[in-house]
Amino acid sequence: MNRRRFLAAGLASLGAACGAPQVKSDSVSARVSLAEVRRLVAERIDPVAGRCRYVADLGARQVVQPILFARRGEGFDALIENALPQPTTVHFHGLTLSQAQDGAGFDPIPPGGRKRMRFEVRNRSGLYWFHPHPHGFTAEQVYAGLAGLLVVTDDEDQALDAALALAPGNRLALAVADVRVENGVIRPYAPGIRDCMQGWFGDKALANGRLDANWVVAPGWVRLQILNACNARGLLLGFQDPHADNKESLVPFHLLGTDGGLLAAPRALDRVFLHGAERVDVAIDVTGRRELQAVSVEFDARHHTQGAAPRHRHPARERYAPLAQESVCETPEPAEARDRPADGAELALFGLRVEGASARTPALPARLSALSEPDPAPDTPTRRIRLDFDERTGFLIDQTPYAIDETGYSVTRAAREVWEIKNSPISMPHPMHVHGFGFRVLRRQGTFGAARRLATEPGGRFATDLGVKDTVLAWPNETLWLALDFTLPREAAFGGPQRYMFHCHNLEHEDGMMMRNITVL
Ligand SMILES: [Cu+2]
Repeated sequence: MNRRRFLAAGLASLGAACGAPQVKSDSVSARVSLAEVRRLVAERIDPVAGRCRYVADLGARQVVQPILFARRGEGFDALIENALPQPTTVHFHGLTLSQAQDGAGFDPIPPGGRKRMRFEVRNRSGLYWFHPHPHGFTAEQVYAGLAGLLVVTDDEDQALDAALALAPGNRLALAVADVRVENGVIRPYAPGIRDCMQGWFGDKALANGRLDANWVVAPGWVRLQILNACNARGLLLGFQDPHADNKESLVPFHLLGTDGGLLAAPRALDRVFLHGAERVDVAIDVTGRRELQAVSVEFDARHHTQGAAPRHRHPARERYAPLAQESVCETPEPAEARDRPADGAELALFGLRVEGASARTPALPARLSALSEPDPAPDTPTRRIRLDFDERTGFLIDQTPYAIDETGYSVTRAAREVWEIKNSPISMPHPMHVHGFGFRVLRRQGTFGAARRLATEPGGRFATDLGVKDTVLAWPNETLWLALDFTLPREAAFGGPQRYMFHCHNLEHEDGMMMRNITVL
């Protein structure tokens, strides 16, 4: 098969994630080439439930909740339209973009406003995603359904599909998010005091916008690129076979890649932990099985906050006078909240039904990419960053609440730095995200409790620390060392100081000021 035909076949299978909606009219998704999008509209479809959606306008047709795909090197040039009653932005999470295109919270698009976005995809193949980032409204808008996938392909990615001999439909890109469901209807975002402190947790999982989602796959290898799009919930992802003698036992799979693309070599696992905004790329051989259920296996979520949560408003919302009335974080916990599955409770995510004749399953390639182990020079300067808890304001970075106009961390263009990130012992897991720059995890220390089981890799690292990362999980008491390279493309768009964000991707923590700027000089 020539490359063009092969690409078409491979990407067509991503579209298998786009069936008819099972529960909600806002859950349609179909694959769309990034370069074809002329307008991307963020709109609220239901003022009572607050559900929102993205609509991609391709000129000839419109696609609701699109799954975007691009080959490395392709571009995006579209109008972003804000049809929401709140400010919004579109942030392409994981991509290296200039400040003007990053969709960070500095320049929100006002309600009814529009903004032209133009950029080129420079990053490796992998699963990226796009979501709103208006400070103080991010959690609400992402929960409401504004999260979309971007699949980037390149030669390595396509070579892998060929080696796995993937059947059409056996490659899926999936966004998993938890929602609160009452009588079959998704409840609107209305966080109380405790939700703003710990995060807004749902009791059911959506996969690509669908409850109880199921996909039909053929025997052989299945390749799944999975995003944790939950506001605050960590997922200990595993696969169970409901027809196996032991329905609880986990089916082995292989980790192929993480946030920024393929690992050097696959890792054999039976579970993998991904927190908010982290992605995994896995291969699972479904030959001889009729069905698989993806679950989040029960784990100890280690929420240790000091005493009662303080009453606090979302400070960032106060900037928008007309919306300041819609204050959140002030209601006490309703009684029924105690029955909700807490972070760490087992949760069904989505199912795979295996249909069709078995074919030979090829061996997994021993090498997936040319990525080498990170090896920063011994004299690389170290920047020390602390994740703290403050009784008046909640979780903070270096005891400093976010200020939208701050310089934050000043770094020199093209500098290399080691970041030492220490989470306090009395804390929560914080998935920390750096905009604009993929980084490498060097090692982690201080991991204890059940999380130690995840530290299977050299340097005390987790399997999800391997590869190129843009979001890394810090459990309570852990110290992480990351290698960052602040090189930016030599293009006019990146001229002058560039401001990016560094924040916790627990979206309630992010809106609650656990964020800092990074200014590249
Ligand atoms: Cu956090």
